[in-house]
Amino acid sequence: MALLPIVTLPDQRLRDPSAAVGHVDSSIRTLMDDMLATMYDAPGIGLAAIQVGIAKRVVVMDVGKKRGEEEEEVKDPVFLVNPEIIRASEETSVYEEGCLSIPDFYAEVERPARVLVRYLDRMGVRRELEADGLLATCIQHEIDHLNGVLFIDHISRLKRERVIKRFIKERRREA
Ligand code: GNR
Ligand code: NI
Repeated sequence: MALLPIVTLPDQRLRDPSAAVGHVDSSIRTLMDDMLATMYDAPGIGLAAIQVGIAKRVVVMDVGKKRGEEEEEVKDPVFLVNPEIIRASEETSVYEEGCLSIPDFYAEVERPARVLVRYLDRMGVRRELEADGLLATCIQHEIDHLNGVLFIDHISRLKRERVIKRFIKERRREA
């Protein structure tokens, strides 16, 4: 399994909409395995393919709430291809979000508290997943990435522009 470089702000590829996957084949599975390794290494709880520069509707997640006998964390990866929200609750919840593409910035975002998601799994089987809590927030954050949307698009324009400026300056300093 390979670790892939993570695309960060202000890279405009993060604004590209990702294309639907036609068929879940071994190249998609290899991409998902590499994404999962990259996500665990970061570490993060979710990763969309565009965050490693690949504009396909592929997401991996592990919100890590599954626990084994001795309460140790057990890996519980979720692989989503072409995920779609087919139902969202009226009720909302607020989580402090972060993003591997916007390192060291966190902000509260309000989203539907529960969602029903339709997707293809790692073997291309069509499934539905009912999510609440952090998993529901994470799925919505990842589907946003597939549409070129970032969590900072859900905060005030002043805060968003301030963060983007910070990353532009940093990039300039590195150059
Ligand atoms: O690691 C991550 N943590 C997180 C916390 C709250 C809400 C969403 C997330 S997703 C983020 C990883 C990431 O950038 N996924 O796109
Ligand atoms: Ni993100």
